[in-house]
Amino acid sequence: MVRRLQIGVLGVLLLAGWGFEALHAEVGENAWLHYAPLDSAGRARYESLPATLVVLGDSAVLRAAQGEVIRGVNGMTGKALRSGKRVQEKSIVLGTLAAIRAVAPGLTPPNPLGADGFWLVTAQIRGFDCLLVASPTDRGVLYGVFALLSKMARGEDIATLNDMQQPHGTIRWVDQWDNLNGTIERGYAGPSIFFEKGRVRADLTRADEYARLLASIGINGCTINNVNADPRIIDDSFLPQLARIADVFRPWGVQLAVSVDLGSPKVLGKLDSFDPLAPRVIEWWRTRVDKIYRQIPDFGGFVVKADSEGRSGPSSYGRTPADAANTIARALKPHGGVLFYRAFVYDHHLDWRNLKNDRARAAYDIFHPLDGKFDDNVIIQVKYGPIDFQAREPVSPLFGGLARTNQGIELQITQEYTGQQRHLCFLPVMWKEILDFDLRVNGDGTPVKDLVAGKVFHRPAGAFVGVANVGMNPNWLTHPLAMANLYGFGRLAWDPNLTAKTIAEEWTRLTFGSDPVVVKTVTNMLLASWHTYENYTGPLGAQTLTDILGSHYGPGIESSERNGWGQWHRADHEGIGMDRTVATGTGFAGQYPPAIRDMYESLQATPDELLLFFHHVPYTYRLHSGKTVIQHIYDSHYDGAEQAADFMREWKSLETRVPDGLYKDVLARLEYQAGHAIVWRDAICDWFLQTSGIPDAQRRVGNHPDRFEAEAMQLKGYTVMDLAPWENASGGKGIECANASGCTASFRFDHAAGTYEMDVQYFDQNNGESKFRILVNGRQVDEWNANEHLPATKPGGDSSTRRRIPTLALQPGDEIRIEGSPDGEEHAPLDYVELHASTK
Ligand code: GCV
Repeated sequence: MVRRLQIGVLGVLLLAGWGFEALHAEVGENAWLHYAPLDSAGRARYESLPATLVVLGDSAVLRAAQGEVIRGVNGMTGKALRSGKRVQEKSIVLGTLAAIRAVAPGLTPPNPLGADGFWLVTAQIRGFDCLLVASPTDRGVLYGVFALLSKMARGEDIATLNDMQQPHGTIRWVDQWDNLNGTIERGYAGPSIFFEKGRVRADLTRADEYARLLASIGINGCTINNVNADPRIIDDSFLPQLARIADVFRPWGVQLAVSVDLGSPKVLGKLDSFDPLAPRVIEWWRTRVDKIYRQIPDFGGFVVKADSEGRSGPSSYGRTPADAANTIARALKPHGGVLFYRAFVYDHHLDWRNLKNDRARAAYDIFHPLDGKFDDNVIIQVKYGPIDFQAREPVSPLFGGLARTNQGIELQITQEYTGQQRHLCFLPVMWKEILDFDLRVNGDGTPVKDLVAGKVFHRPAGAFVGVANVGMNPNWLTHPLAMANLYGFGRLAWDPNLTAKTIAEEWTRLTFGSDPVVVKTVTNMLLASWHTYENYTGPLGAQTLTDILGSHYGPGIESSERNGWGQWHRADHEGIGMDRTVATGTGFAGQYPPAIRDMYESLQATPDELLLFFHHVPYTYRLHSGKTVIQHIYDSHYDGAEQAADFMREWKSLETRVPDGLYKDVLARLEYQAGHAIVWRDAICDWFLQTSGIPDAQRRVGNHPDRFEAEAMQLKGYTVMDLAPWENASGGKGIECANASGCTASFRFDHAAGTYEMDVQYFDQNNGESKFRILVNGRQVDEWNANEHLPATKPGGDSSTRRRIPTLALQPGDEIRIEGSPDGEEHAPLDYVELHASTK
């Protein structure tokens, strides 16, 4: 049945010029769906593609699929496809299996296909060579279309096709943490694409484009509002507004869902209770859900965050999460809706003095005893690790503790703890480790990817959920390279057996075209970036040592200690790490199935990268690598900062190979990251040097011969300030200018004559736009405004920023002067200047 399509080759000369066009692709709204003109070889490859497109059937989804084929083929090859309803010549044919069977009775896929699965096949219909995109459902046809266009955009041969794909899990959703006022919790890409000033936006163009992007990677649902839910989201007045969003999602096969507050019956319904077992509350949910489905018949369901971080929950009435989940799930059930109940339930008022207390235990302690008590349309949504989206955590033991309950994994695409889209951090590398991790629930062979897809315990449902938090920024996530995370989430939700390398290459080709140098360079940068980020922000599973009480961005090593939030690393003069063993610690290790428990219980068997998550050890403890813990902390942070600087060098090699605007945009971000990696490196190394008292064997830590501290310069108007925490400024001090007319800080250069690279480390707050000028012997060599929007209103680890002057000829005795002009609450604050022999 499978036939080879006659795809001929056009002369290369005829097509010269297409390669140049491809170079001008940009990221922007179309993300990985540019359909940029193919180069000459690419065009030639698809020269004999049928000129007619036949769609068997009619629905909003099939029309979207049809439009996409026309747009894609036209964009890539320049061909305008003819549309037809019957196969009367060589054609591209889209249709459900049933529709295709009606025109070609013998044509059936080699294996049975489930909903959302598709079959791309070259075959004859009525004697004509055709390229078929077939599926049991219209949505599957749409997915098949995107897969076909992706193959073309990546230059794959489609002359002979017999490709069947079936998604690994049935529910593949993204969550948005958008607030009704248009802000986004942990969103780093501008305001909400859905809400504005308490209402759904009048213009939903971006929501439509987003749904198209989601469909292209197989995402079939989107929860549009913050899990810290505003009850008004399901108010009568809101339902028609939600229906408008559902309308723009529908053609792309994306189901609308919302997060709801468990207190809604009281707040919204004006009942005297929200006790999930009270008959009037049960009835309230039933009526509310019926109303929603009257307006949105294909509504997906709800997400619930309860008894967590101050949210109301069933514990107020002595009820369990199962009581609460089932009440709402039963209201959804007749309509086919699902209820996601988040396992992110913990007490944030834990007593840190009690060494047995452990936030990591909470999800398993609460949900495992309830296994089997949840209705079949409830899914327990479990964050990948037991804490909270850290750059390194073990997988949550709860994945192995729910045998009779549906479960789903929650991954975080928005980079809350991984650089907030200011740092490059390609997360599929980490997600792969999590998804492939074998929890050995019944002996070997129970990787997380199979548990959460419901395959191990034969559950009716399973789910992959990614917290995306895209915003109005044209690049959706702001950093152009961060889009690889959204793409990668969808690809892994569809097929978790893909490698991170395959995903990185696919995304790079789709986004930047197929120049092998670009593909190789960007892929390598992506693949290295998570380890790099982990290296400079937190060691050996001790979690990201960030400002946990505030921005979750810059370093804040002690902020996690001595408070009830429970993200302790327990570092003191002697050692570091949380003892989570059963034998002597919190007992968390005992929540894993026996083989995994035994591994983590043993100091020797625990892998280095998670050592400090499970054990408290002295700084002199030797790792499997042979290094002591303290030397590893120093080395990994220096390596990480060096690797971040390498990204800049690698990207620079692409200057003539990627569009100019995009090149400069990414370069500026990588430059910033390289500077901020040094802020991280120094904060962590200095803090551990002071705390442990053990010097760096390589004598780098606390030793900066090329550095000129601002507080040691000659100051006019500037005054010295102490920073808190001290480690977030070099030497613990900086300078600030309270004179509205400006201040100066100067010093005499006393190193050898030569050409230098000069780094000025200053603090860029978001409550002012100070100006800086640099003068050498009275001649201006640089000036800039401190106008970044970093999450900081004061000098510190979040605001510390580097300005680099790449080449500066200097003689001993030269006067280097910095003039700072304050603005608003930002007092032109400075930390230091560093001068290195220029590498240019
Ligand atoms: C939406 C972390 C984040 C919160 C988030 C919470 C959650 O604590 O910092 O912003 O709240 O996780 O996942 O519910």
